[in-house]
Amino acid sequence: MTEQGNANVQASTSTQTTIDEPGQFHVYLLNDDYTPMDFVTEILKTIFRKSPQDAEAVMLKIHEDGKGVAGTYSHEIAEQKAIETTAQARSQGHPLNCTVEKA
Ligand code: TYC
Repeated sequence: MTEQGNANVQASTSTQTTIDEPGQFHVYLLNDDYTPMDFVTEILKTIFRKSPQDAEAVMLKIHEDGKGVAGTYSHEIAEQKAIETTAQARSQGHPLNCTVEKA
C-alpha cells in the first residue's frame, strides 16, 4: 500500500468516536390508555411496514399484553424507527412510547 493509502486508513479509523453496536434489536411498542388503536395500526403499517392484517394483530397483542415487538433491525435503524414513532405520536398529541432492546 502507498503512504497515501496508509494515511487514509489511519485517518478513517482514528476519527471514529462511536462503535456500531452489533446484532439485532427489537423495537417494542408499549400499551397506554390514550393512544387510539387506529393510530397504532397506522404506525405499524407505515413505519414498520406491516400488512393491514399483521398491523391489527400486533396492535391488539400490545393492547392485551402491555407491549409487543413492532420490528427487529440493526441498532441504527431500530433507533431511527423508535424516534420516528414517538415524533409522529407527539405531533398528534398521543403518549405512545417504545423501547429498543437487544434481540
Ligand atoms: N390501549 C389503547 C386503547 O385502548 C390502544 C393501544 C394499543 C395503545 C397499542 C398503545 O402501543 C399501543 N386506545
